[in-house]
Amino acid sequence: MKTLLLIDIQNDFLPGGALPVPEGDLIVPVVNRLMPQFDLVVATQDWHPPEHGSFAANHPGRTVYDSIDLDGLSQTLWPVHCVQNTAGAEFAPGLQTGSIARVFPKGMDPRIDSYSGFYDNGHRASTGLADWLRDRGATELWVAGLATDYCVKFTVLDALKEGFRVHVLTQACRGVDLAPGDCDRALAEMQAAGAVLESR
Ligand code: VGL
Ligand code: ZN
Repeated sequence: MKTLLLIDIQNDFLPGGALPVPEGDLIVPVVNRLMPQFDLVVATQDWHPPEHGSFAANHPGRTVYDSIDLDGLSQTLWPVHCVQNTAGAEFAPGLQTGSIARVFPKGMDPRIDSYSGFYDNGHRASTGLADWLRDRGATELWVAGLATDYCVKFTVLDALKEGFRVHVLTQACRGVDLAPGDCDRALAEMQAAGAVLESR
């Protein structure tokens, strides 16, 4: 069961979006080309309520990219992005969504962020993705999406902890690189944890 896991390929993460990932749009044709090679395709969708605690706008006196304590966890503050039922939260235009078997939304709890598609950042609540994949016989995952240094990275690390074999499709991922080198470091971290980097 070859399974493709698509992470947060949403308007707000494309150039021109609220939290733009440089070249984020370039992964869409790559992902579309890859999809037919898989038996199962599943996607995550960043899906925040307007009052989400990761939004700088909800913390008067704070600014974007500040780091705060949010309910006991260190939290980077982001521009308002991927608000539920807004255009910014929709999948990227041109992404072939017809073969996506299920979408797992994440980031709904305003008190905690959720970079990983499996658990929130405190590993307090599960999205159900791991059990859903296991129920379908998935053991080996290929991961693509946005952003390499946040949601892709934490999804991959959780997938490995859950016992999946994980491949990262590096041509089909892009990152924020808030600090130069973040993406390269994220890829190295995923590889060190056991993921296989696929650059084809
Ligand atoms: C993401 C920051 C905040 C991501 C989501 O999809 O990588 N990054 N929310
Ligand atoms: Zn988010």
